[in-house]
Amino acid sequence: MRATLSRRIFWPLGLAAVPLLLGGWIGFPDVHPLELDRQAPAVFGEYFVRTESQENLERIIASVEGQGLPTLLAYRKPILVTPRGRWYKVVVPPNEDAERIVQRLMENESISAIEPNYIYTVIRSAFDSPKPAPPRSSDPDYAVAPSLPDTPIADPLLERLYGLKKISAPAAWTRSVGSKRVVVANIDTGIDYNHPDLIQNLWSNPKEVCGDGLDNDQNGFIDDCIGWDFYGKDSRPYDDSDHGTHTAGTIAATGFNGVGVSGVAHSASLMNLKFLGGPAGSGTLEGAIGSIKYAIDNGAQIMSNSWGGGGFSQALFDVIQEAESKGVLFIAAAGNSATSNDVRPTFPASYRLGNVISVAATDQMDRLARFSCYGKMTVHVAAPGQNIFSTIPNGGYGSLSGTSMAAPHVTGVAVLLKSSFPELDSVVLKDIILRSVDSIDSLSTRIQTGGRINAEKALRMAEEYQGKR
Ligand SMILES: [Ca+2]
Ligand SMILES: [Ca+2]
Ligand SMILES: [Ca+2]
Repeated sequence: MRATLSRRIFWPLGLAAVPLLLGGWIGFPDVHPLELDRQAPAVFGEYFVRTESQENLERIIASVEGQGLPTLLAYRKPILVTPRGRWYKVVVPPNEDAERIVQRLMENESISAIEPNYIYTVIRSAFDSPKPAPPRSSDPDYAVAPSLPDTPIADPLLERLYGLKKISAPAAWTRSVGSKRVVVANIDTGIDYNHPDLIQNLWSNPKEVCGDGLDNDQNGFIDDCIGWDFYGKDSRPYDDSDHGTHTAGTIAATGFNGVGVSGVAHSASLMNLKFLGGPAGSGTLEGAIGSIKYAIDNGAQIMSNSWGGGGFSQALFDVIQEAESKGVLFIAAAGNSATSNDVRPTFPASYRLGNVISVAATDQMDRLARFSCYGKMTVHVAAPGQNIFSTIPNGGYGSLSGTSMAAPHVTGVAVLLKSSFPELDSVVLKDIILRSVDSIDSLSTRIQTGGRINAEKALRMAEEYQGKR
């Protein structure tokens, strides 16, 4: 898929290059589900349609053929089933007039929404050059986790993580250090699953037998022992850049194991879902929906999303709304184009749903980072995102900047809250995280809460909420 995808990416008017150079992307205003956003990058010839039933889909395909247009390749298994209809993928055959066929589909009354297979990318700061890991012939085997030390040993590189101090994480650790019971999906470029500072905190699928070639738990994925690679379509979601390993380490690198750093949470179960890959760290709407749906169906309580792009996607909205209905929190980076999301929304951060937290980035001085998107109406909180030190592949450590690095700090705080108060659902978690911020003057006009998150205050507030002082 890697080679085919890069060949088939459609860059209308060359617009896609501009946001990539800026290290962010351009958001677009909400559009009616039957108006296609033709500006956003998408996979050429691939579309998703929402309709009520498979019978409808068959009729739609037949009607296109009946008008003398070529046969559409349609996938009969819906990629998503929602209360408002089923999403199906249709593909226009190569060398055919996609525009003409899409016009016909848009005129079809049994289609309630249609959109292209948008392209999303990691939210990388323009000031960091990508550092792709050296090419490998294949992703490595899973290593066996070594046993943890009997007594806690300080993490030697902890002092380099100013972000933890900023958000009062060390003070919060007297109340909560996280827990393996909290399952958090890291939806990104994958994770170095053999990293000595992450291996203890990886989620493993309790119902799957590894390496037997069977789908033991019948969830549709063979040998999905630690998550899934929706980019490479296999069971080894290894990080082919540095982005996903870095976000995972900020959420929950193992704390007090005598190795490297610590995440905001010392302990969690990181579900490794990869849909972004290659030199640009890009992936499709199909992969994003697959990842989010996998997370919901397989027990994630929190999702961390340091990626964006595309236009307004009704299908992406629908699957995040499904997460909301299941009480799953969806934390998203606000974007790195230094623009207002109130004016130009950034997706998925700008979806107005009760479980979405949109996160801006601050620097060592608590100023809004120069690349960070903002929005008094649409960006909820800020968190450290400039020069963040964390885990990178091949067992290493390094610094990156971006709202991509800010969002995982919020995810880590959500893990701390959820491990102490498992009954709190996404709406209450969001409310507590938003109300417990430290007010910062310079953020008051730029961010909805006017503040940067504070882990200790969030835990105190949750205790008060539960009457457990
Ligand atoms: Ca399985
Ligand atoms: Ca298996
Ligand atoms: Ca450590």
